[in-house]
Amino acid sequence: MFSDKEEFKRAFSEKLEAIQGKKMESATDVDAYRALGSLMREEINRNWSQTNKHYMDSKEKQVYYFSMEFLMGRLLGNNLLNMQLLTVIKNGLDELGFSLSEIEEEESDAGLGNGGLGRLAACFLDSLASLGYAGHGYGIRYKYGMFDQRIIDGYQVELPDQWLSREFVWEVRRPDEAIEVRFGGKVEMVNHKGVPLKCKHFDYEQVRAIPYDVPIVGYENETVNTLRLWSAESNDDDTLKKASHQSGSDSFLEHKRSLEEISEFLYPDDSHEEGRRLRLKQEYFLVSAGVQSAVRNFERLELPLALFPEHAALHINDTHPALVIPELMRVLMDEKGLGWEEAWRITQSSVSYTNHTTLSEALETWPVGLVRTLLPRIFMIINEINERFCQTLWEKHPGEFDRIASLAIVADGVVKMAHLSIVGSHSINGVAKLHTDILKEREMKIFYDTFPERFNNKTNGITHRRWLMHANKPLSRLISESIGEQWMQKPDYLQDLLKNKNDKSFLHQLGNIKQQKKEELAEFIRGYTGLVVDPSSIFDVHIKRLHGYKRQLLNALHIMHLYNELKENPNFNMTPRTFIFGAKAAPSYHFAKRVIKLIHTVADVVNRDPMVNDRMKVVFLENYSVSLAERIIPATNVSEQISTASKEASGTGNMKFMMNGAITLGTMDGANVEIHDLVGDDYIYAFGLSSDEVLEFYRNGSYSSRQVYNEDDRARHTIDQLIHNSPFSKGEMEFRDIYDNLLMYNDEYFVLKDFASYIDTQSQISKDFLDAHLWNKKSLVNIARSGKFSSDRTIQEYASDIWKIQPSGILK
Ligand code: 26V
Repeated sequence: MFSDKEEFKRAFSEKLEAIQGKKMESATDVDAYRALGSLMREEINRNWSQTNKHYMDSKEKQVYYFSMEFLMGRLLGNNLLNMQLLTVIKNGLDELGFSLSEIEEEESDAGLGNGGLGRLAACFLDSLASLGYAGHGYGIRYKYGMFDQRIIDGYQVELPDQWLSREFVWEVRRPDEAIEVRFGGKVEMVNHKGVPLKCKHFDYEQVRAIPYDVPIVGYENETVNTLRLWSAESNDDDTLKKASHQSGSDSFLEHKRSLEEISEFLYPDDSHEEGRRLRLKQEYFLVSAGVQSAVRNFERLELPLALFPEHAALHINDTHPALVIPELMRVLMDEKGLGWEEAWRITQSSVSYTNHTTLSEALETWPVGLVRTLLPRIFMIINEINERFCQTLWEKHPGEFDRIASLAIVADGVVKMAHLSIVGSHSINGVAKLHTDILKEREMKIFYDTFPERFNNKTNGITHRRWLMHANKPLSRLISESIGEQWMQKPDYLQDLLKNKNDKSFLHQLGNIKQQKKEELAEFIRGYTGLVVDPSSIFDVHIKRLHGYKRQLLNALHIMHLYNELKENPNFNMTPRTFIFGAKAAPSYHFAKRVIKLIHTVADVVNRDPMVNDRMKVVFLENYSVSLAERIIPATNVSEQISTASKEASGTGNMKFMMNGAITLGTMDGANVEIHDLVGDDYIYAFGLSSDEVLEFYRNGSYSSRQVYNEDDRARHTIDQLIHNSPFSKGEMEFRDIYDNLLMYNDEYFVLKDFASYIDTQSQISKDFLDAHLWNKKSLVNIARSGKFSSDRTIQEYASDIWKIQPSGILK
């Protein structure tokens, strides 16, 4: 396709006319986006149908990655990159008077996820296709994705994310592949022809799951996998029949709406499980549609069901799709007529589970009553799984009531989704070494002692194609000029960059690229916020969800402290800094929203004060998203990864920054530990309590934030400014809750405890940054050692250890 740009230009202008009815001269960027999307789809479709045919013919094992979230971002630029069309199309468009980057801006940023877990799923899809593995995503086509964040007077306001109001050119609606999903109703066991017992489900409510397929294009190969997003629709005949039995003229529409709301919006709270009925409906909707569709695909191979685990792997991204386990049991027994033992063997050997958090408040449990009424048959199966599991425990550990009670799936009036996931799967993995160790030794110790062979680690990764090759083209070019292009296929080759460790000219060029990216970001910030920032200052960046444990508060308090220093000593020699934040708070997370307000208050004071604002600025970029991250990360000097040790399962932003030559300022938490192991002490700024120290404090209860407050003058002075008359409090009580959180409620996340060590490390950074040669060297070592964090490595580990699959034959 398009071997040269003239051919592309011809095809493009024909397409413009055919689908938009426009001549080149009058075409807008939106027209161009549609025409280009349509041209690319034609090309993609050829490989897509070939890939599907190949998967059918070869009967090879298919991985289905079940996830409630896929944080895809924009696809145009990445698809062009993977299809090797970037140069031809960019040049062709230039000649036609269009700018590719402006056309890219016409695409909605598909934000069907909250944060790390959803973005990981998106990176995994890219790696699966790029390595030629048969792996697909199953998710929900939310009508509204992650909310649109606006900041008004420093407060977060949430607006619906109307991402589908612009055409999403990549999806294909597939009504021919629809699946019926059932909720509610009654279940009876009937005697079927004497024996065995058969299950009859009646009076249920039926929702139609319509797939919208998105092609996932592999890098420089011919693989096109599928992200299948399910949308809920009512079957109007069915709904009409139901409605006619009910009174009230609105009942048809009401009923229709109640079914379609299932895929309406993404739940934006990733910190507290609220036990919402609609959320459980969403989870079962995804699971039931996905499992039925995976079984249907398998049946097309015309093989005995016993072979299902050799041809399908069902992976659950956290416990949100854990109902895959009882749903597969239901399909195998009630629809395919298998007995319990065989169905259980098949289920356990096909399902695997990733845990993404140890925060107890985020662990999913569902009230028994809710599960029983909404999913009566599934509830029966969960109970049976639980009873059989407890029975085997009893045989192994007779009399150990406590052990059995703490392992049970159904207990204390709730269904424990993590327990169900562990019992019903053959593999459980954590997402970084430290996280997996904490699961094994603490949070899930009792399960680990029971099933040690099921537990394993898979340190997260990120796709270097989006996060380096797409987001940072000048850096990619420089790398290739120095070490060739092999690193693009095998990112471990980035290590070869180490030969430049003492090469002045190379380090200088590296510094120039960072500078160029900072200037671009400064320009963007001016347009986005009106603020002028100094591109030669340290760009110190903290972008991620707003959470107590991620400690944006620690960062804000440090900025207040620096401000105080400058005010008290105007000659204080400070390396200029620009502090950049981006963060969304869950709409119901009061504390997190207060921290957003605090950051804005601090920004206001600092940015308006001419005594300091030549040396520091504070920027909050609203509506943080994948596309914003792509602009910010290449321009970063200091990557803030400052979670309370033990709390951040892995982090993936940390890896993106490292790969773009930012230096991590971090606690020994999650994958920061592995970054530290790779680069060594001199190339990371590590500070604060270790996870063992934190966990020990939690265990023995000996931490007193009041004591730190009394003993540490810098901390006391800064904290007091939250409530006492100060430029930040203005005598108002706005930050009383934050103050109380730190002092009255004993500072759950050890902000005060780590304050001194954070300040001192920051001040070391200020000194080191002045030595450009030294700084660029640190930057180089980070890039060179970042190959391990390509999600290609992660996916290869999942493929060989968990899914037992090999790259398919269609790899070119
Ligand atoms: C949790 C919940 C619980 C309440 C219902 C809605 C909801 C939605 C999402 C979540 C996910 C929280 C878990 C999560 O995102 N973990 C992050 O996973 C990343 C990828 O493994 C990892 O890098 C981060 O450290 C971890 O916080």
